[in-house]
Amino acid sequence: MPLAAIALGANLGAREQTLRLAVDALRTLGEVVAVSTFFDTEPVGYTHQPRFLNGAAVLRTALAPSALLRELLSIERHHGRDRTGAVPKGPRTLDLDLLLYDDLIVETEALVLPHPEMHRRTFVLQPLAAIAPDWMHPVLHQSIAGLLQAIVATA
Ligand code: PH2
Ligand code: MG
Ligand code: MG
Repeated sequence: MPLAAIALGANLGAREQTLRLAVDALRTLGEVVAVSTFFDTEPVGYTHQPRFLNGAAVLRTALAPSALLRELLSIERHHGRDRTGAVPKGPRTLDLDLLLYDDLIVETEALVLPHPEMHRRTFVLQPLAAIAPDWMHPVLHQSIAGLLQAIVATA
């Protein structure tokens, strides 16, 4: 069965509680084979917003990528995520990003895999490297641990 890597983030409300409930919700979509600890992180990009709590999970699932993405967005909405009029990359109660799905490469309007920003984001790579250091990025042909080392070295 395929493996999916998912990034979790929250910077509004009860962040830790929300991330825990989001992991519980992921368990309804397959088998959660690993969950990272949660990291308190500085907001990146749009910086005038509260600090984030970020984590990562690996899910073994029978859902196809598009179906999985739909379910992730539904969990976000269930936790109060409101995209209407929201600042892009701004504050959110819950963000669930599909990062990797096996070694699939996808480029559609709805979904890009691997996630196009993942290799630039410490707040994504640090938790993911804690649970899946050897997963190879199918486009960059580097491991998650290697990608993390690369951005830490240039920071
Ligand atoms: N998500 C963003 C923008 N900036 N910064 C941190 N630290 N963590 C995030 O999850 C995050 C962010 C848009 O998705
Ligand atoms: Mg995101
Ligand atoms: Mg998102």
